[in-house]
Amino acid sequence: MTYRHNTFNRALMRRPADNTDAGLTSQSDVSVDNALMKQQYEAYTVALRDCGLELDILSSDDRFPDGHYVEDTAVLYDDMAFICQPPHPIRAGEPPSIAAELTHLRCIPATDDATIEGGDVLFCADRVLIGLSERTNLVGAEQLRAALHTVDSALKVDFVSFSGVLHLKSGITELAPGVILKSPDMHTDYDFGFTECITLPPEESYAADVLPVNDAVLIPDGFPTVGALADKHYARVYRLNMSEFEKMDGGVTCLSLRYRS
Ligand code: CIR
Repeated sequence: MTYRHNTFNRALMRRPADNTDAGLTSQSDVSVDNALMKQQYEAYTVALRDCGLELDILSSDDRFPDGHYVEDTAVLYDDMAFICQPPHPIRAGEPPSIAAELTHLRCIPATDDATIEGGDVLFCADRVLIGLSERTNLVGAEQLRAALHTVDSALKVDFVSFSGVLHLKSGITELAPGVILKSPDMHTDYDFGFTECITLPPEESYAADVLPVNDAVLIPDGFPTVGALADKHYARVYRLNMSEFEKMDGGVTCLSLRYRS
């Protein structure tokens, strides 16, 4: 079974620039192999196309060393595109450049006092979770909730305060209906009683970020627990080498903005 919110036919993406290691990272002394990152990026595009998605891939732009993490720039829901506002100046130019590609949707921009990134937004089960983090403040979360409610006033939207990981989706994603994967590094009081919530072993923390697409799932390669769980739920599992993105705190969800057209 796939949820409607994991059903897509199109995605917007941006190719990595040549200066990706000028982007933000929580890790020290990282050195990104840009050639390898571009290979890994191509493999990701092959997987998404194989899942049935048509891809609109923007050219790389050296003004945006984190620009390929397009998921953080907008939250798409039916005909609505909420345009996010990353707090770090180095990422501030990304959302307007993505909004320019989304003019076929009803764009609602975050206001200046809001900070919000799409990595903090998870559609799962019967609800949308918005993480309150160093990237997303309460103003941003409230504005996104209001924007979502312009599409569906009955949509259940919960705020999730957490710490220990960058984005909400660095800490939890929904592998399959009724199954959430959780990084042991993420700390929250939110009650996940509505679903099965599997806390991963510490060495697989990075793999809490998985991407179900239509009837398949994309996961980072090299994480046996997550691989076995993915195999249990899906006939098609794309294991992607994400080593260069991981150095910059990027996971499989963050490289594309998926939607139905
Ligand atoms: C950043 O720290 O903003 C980027 N280097 C990584 C963003 C990853 N985005 C995501 O997981 N949604």
